[in-house]
Amino acid sequence: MSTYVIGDLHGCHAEFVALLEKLAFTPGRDRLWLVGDLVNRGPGSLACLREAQALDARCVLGNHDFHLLVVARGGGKLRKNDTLDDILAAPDCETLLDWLQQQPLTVREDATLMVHAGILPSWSLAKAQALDSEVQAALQGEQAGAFLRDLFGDQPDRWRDDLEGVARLRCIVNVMARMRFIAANERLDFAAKRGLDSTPEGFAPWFQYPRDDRARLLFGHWAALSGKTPQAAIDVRALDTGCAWGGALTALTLETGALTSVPSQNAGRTP
Ligand SMILES: [Mn+2]
Repeated sequence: MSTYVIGDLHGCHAEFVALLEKLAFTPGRDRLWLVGDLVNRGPGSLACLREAQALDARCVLGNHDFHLLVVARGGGKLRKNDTLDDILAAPDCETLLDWLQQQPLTVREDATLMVHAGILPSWSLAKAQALDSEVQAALQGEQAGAFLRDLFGDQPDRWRDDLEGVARLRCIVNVMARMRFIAANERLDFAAKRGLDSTPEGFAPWFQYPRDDRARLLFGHWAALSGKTPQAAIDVRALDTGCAWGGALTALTLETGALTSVPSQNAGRTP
């Protein structure tokens, strides 16, 4: 049995299939974890969703997965570069969205936590899981539509334990599904999306701040890192190697630490 943790699919279904084949992934024997952003940008978002559900993958939600739910169920609008039409027009659209909406923001096993963007240095793994449960309750509750309508926004940009309501849930999602750079006081930056050469003044990548536990964090989201985490202060693995942008799709074998990649078949797309 092996556990394969695969980076952001972003609709790269052909590469997903090729990578599973290269790994000799066997359903029922091996386990499949997906680090979020299954959809959007690439040409095969619908096929990726169907495949992930069929293979019973353990997934965490990324910002693009949330965007799909916001468009389909929260009154949100498609954006220019979105490639979500095939999902929205599919006969099994509602089934797939129901499945997606039941996915968590974190998957934990012992000291290992998978999350799309990251967690704050001050959050224990137990706290991250508890906050994740709050978001899951909102996503699966009767007011899920209202929650999705209000979900996206850059404020509040700093976590406080006394945040309430939508502001609280939005801040949790902003950390776990959108974060890249934070300040020493854990304030989030939302403007910079490129690599470390775009680090805003007074900020640093979230993984360059120490933690007081020995957690191992697995994340995706940040294609510009190309799988690297320079000057990391914690045990961390970046798994988004930019398949949708002409890079590669990468799997980490959890038990051995081995990395396996297949090249993108979609050269030339820009983030
Ligand atoms: Mn992302």
